[in-house]
Amino acid sequence: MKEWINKINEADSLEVLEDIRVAVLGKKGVFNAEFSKMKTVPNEEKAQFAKDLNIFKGQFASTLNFKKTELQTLALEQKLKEEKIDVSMFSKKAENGSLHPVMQTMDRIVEYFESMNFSVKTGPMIEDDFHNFEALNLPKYHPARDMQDTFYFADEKLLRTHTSPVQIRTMLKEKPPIRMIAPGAVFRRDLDLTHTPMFHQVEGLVVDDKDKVSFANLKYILEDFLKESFGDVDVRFRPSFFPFTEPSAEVDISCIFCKGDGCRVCSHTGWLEVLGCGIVDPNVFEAVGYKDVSGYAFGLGVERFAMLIHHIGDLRSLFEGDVRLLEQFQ
Ligand code: 2NM
Repeated sequence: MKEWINKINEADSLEVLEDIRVAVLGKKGVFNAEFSKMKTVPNEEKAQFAKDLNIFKGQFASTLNFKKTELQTLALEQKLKEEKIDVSMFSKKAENGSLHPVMQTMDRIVEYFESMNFSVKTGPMIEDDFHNFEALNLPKYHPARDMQDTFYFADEKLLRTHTSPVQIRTMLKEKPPIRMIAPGAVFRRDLDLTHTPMFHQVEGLVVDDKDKVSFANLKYILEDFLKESFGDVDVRFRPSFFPFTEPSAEVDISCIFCKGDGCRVCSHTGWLEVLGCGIVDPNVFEAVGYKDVSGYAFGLGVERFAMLIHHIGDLRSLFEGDVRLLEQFQ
């Protein structure tokens, strides 16, 4: 038994240490093997036998933990030494910078819609209730207005939760016809593998005289856009709901990783959801004072596009500010 304590002290890596731990404390390890000898030990010696075993277990565990901390510290020091940067050193050669993959993706999306005669509009990130919610047919009691989902300031202003307030501001300022996209950062109280509190959207809006704008027009432009972005994919429209459009649809493309056969990325459905869209609800036009018009609108998340195009598994890696990520997108 003593030899195992020695082995710990001689271990030179965390991997070796883990092998020792499993060999001793694992299900088929030394400790369980020793303990099972208990039944052959004479009754009067059982108590001492068990006591010795437990003392060994305690010594083993504390030696192991001590060594583990030591090896972890060593590994960290080694990593810091390897990644150390001498800021006083003369630079060998100017490195080329590059755009962040999210911005590269956003530029590509914007370029497509510019080529289709959409104009590009921007607006404030700090918004008010009217432009972010009320005018978009999101009434006072709507769950999307909840403090849980929206960043509010003390004075009732808020961080926009989508870029749609830019559409509202454009319609309030300009007369139809409208043919616009609104690219930009948006904010929601959300953080996990696939959500970050800040992300980017591109939303689009087309408004013209009543009956000049149809769902067929919307379908055409989005199918063309998705084939341009992802190559030769199948596109399907699924009925859905948004407060600001009726009817509404979510748009899927056939999975670009498994070609529709089913894989982990598409949760074995063969489809990837990439867009939301619909025919603008009359209540939205009423809020901006538009009469006798019809329109379509759509919206997408730029990070999701970037992840699909570049096969990025964890959304958070896009926001860690590590130059080694950027170097892969020169
Ligand atoms: C989406 C989905 C469907 C949308 C609607 C409007 C506006 F301002 F015209 F009402 N802008 N964007 C819209 C519609 C956005 O994003 C998933």
